[in-house]
Amino acid sequence: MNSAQTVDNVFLVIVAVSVALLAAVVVTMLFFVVRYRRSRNPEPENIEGSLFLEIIWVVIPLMIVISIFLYGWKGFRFMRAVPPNALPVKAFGMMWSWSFEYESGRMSNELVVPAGRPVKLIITSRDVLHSLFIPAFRIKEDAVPGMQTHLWFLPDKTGQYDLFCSEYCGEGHSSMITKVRVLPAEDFRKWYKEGRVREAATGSKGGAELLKGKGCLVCHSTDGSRKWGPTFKGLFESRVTVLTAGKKREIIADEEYLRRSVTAPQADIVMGFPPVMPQETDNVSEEELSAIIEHIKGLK
Ligand SMILES: [Cu+2]
Repeated sequence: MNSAQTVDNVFLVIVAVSVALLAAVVVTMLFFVVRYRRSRNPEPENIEGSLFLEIIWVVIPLMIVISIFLYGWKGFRFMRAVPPNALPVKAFGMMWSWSFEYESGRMSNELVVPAGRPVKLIITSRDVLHSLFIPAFRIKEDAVPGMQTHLWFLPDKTGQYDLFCSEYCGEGHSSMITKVRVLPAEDFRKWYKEGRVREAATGSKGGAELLKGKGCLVCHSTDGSRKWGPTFKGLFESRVTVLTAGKKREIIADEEYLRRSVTAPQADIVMGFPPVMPQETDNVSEEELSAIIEHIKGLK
């Protein structure tokens, strides 16, 4: 049993009940139209109430909706009860990407999971409300800043599935699409152990990995093309026109400016770009920031 079957069963039962009711109403209606047509019954007749019928049409629908509720409740309980052997993965939503962190230290922008083992996602947001949605597994949960939410699922077949943000979170909302990659258990074990990006990512060679892993490249390019934010190519020591407290000024993009753009992004807003850069002090450690800046310096 997995979440997709649970949800689909409840859904099918509700659809079946709805279709049966619709058919019953339409058939009865057509029957009455013919049976009590004007040519056959020119004189309308006053019909007294019937207690028996009234009880029937209260009790039967009541039983139907209560059983739908109980069935749904059972599915809900199933989906909230995380199996104890579930693999814990931390999921972070941010404008505008996802990042996943494993207990091995591995970080990824795709959700990589082993086939056959339940996965527990511990979800939060680094900035605004997002919602983590994996249609193939019929699971969805809000990512709320300052709060942890969770869900679990059982990826029983290997393959690739879509993962979306399903809560409008700004201009780049549609960029928050990534993949769930379900690997055979053996391949996953290898993936899980290798490339401890977090520890390896200090020093300038980790900068490129970090830009990707931290989601920077969703909004910034490294090849000069324009995205939601300014490109990193040729940024270091270039002249930048910014708005500082609403006043226009020109500055040189030195190391201090690059640092400030991450720790206090609203201090100087680059002209022509929306002020949507989130403050990343919780997301990026001091060493990681230094590695990122070293890397940006090299992007001529
Ligand atoms: Cu979002």
